[in-house]
Amino acid sequence: MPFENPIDVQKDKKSVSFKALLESRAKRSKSRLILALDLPYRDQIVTLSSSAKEILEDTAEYICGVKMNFHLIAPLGINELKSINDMISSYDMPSIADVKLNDIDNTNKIAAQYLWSAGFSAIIVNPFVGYEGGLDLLLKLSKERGKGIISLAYMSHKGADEGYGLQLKNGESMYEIFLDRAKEWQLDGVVVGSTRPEIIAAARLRLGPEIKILSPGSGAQGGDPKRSLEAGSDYLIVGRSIIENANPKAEAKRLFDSLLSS
Ligand code: O7M
Repeated sequence: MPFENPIDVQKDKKSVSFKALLESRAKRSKSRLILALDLPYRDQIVTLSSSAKEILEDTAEYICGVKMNFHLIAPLGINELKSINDMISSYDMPSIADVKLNDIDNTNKIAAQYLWSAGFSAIIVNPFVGYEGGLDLLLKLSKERGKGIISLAYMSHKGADEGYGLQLKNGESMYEIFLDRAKEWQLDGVVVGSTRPEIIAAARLRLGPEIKILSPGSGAQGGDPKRSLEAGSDYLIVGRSIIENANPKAEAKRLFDSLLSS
């Protein structure tokens, strides 16, 4: 089935940008939870999309957005992904494609065309690839279409220190350069792991209020969701503790309730 080429479609003046959609949904739902729809591996993919929709329906009232990565993007085609994304947008929520895009301009553009065709409202990129001939074209096209771009700043796993924590000759760390790039490139948000509240606080100071901080790593990876929010995260990305719970709805509600006062 043919689909619209999103490169040919300029932003509809009335359509809301990614960041505005995320902020308005968060305000309405009083939730700062972004659900990582990380369904476990299946040897039969036929039920993957219906399981994703079931979890979405169960948890929608407790979340403000959805993130998908290779758990769904690899096995499902554009039409299946579009149908999940249509459901997400029926809740007035944005959906984020987490492919940590990291290539030359033309490859990034083609990847974005497919992801936008599938209905994603934002794409996560790796800032290491740089601007000229790397992310420049993608940033330009995203802005023209009201699509979001979020970049990695400091990941949640231990080994992140080996890259994001590297100290440069001038005494700055790699992640500080990435935060500065996010500001210079006027991105919508950065990813800083929930496992690193001190880096979240430093990022908040360096970025100011405009660029949102998204923090994965609470729950399964040991990060403390409340502490992340207190340190300055705007949103928490949560996957396994909800998705792999015997009762995803109850776990999403429990987390939502526990964060209401944060
Ligand atoms: O709650 P979890 O640990 O099951 O899932 C966390 C999700 O966040 C999962 O989809 C990871 O791929 C993602 N993630 C991290 O866990 N750590 C990071 O540093 C960055 C991400 C991420 O979302 O990057 C964009």
